Amino acid sequence: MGEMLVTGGAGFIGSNFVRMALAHTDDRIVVVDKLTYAGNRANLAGLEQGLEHGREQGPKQGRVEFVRGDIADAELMDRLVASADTVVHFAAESHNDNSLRDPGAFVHTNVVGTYALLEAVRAHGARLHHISTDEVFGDLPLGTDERFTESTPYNPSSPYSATKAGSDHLVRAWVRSFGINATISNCSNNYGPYQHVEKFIPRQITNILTGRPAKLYGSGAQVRDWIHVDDHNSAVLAILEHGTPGETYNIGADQAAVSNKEVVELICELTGGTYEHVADRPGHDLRYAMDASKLRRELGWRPRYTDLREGLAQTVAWYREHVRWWEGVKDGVEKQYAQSGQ
Ligand code: NAD
Ligand code: TDX
Repeated sequence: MGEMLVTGGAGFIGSNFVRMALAHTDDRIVVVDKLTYAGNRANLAGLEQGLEHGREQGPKQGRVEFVRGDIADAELMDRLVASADTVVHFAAESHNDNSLRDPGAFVHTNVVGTYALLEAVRAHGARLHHISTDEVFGDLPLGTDERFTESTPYNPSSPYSATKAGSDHLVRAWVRSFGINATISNCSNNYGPYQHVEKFIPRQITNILTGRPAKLYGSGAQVRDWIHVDDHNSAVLAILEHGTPGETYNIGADQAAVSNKEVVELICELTGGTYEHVADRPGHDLRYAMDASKLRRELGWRPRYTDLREGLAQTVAWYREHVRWWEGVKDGVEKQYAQSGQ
């Protein structure tokens, strides 16, 4: 049994990853998370119980430990990485709209934080997998079939994507200059349970569930390449198991490329809601599309969710069943959006 350190494991994708990794590996998992506004220890509820309640909790008992801390804390990273065999790095400031309001936190966590983690990995020789985004490639024109591949040049648009691009470059430099054992994945837009209500899909679902209209930025013609969070995470597990050191893998589900307007219309259809157009995002990326053929070809990975409507219906059901999880933060998020006319 090895030890896996999961940074950002109390966030959306990280907490879903911890759940999946417990089922697919024998590793003990240590989660390190700063618990920013986006991190929620309740996302790991039930998983940590084993540690707190001892042996009665069955085979998972004692396998998840939670440490509250900042990945930019070099001393803490050194201590945590020292006992880890594998590090899976999800921790980040992740929301584009926030990066337009307060870029400093993005530089701190995404760049300085990744640097601190890399130095610890270099010192202790752990295997690292770095989680990144399709947004590092910039955007594609609407109405073409062009996709991002692993060799598409980086051209990030927002402070968020620029800091993620910076973190990817740091990882590659540490591989080449210092020989660390690291892989990188760049994934498209995720959706699914436990996603913060600031993000597009959960914002619209919870708008409608609270009697508000869904809010579409600008014309809604922008296109995103949606993937269910479980498909992102099964790809990460495949890379951890079979990936080649030093390599980068694009992750995407090849679901039909859909415009934001089409997604909002689907959500309205599933919930009986309505939508309105609001102020556009400054510098709004037009289209993302991933070519994930390397992952499919080399690692044999396949997505489980291939029908966006079905994945959205399941996600709507989750938000309906977990009102307690989101209702406390919903009004605050909407107040903040209202300040930018969104
Ligand atoms: P999230 O915002 O839901 O979660 C981020 C987590 O990181 C939170 O728990 C937060 O508390 C924690 N965190 C933030 N700053 C920290 C710090 N300094 N130290 C320790 N912990 C800190 O984000 P997410 O959507 O789950 O994204 C996870 C990762 O996946 C990010 O690296 C993001 O760039 C990447 N990604 C996200 C998407 C997407 O669609 N959401 C797509 C591709 C890649
Ligand atoms: O209320 C909204 N209305 C709207 O039309 C919100 C919140 C968003 N949008 C639009 C903007 C985007 O075109 O929907 C699209 C998706 O928006 P976000 O959920 O903010 O995602 P995006 O900016 O595409 O970035 C996401 O995917 C890549 C994640 O937040 C990133 O962490 C990831 O790297």
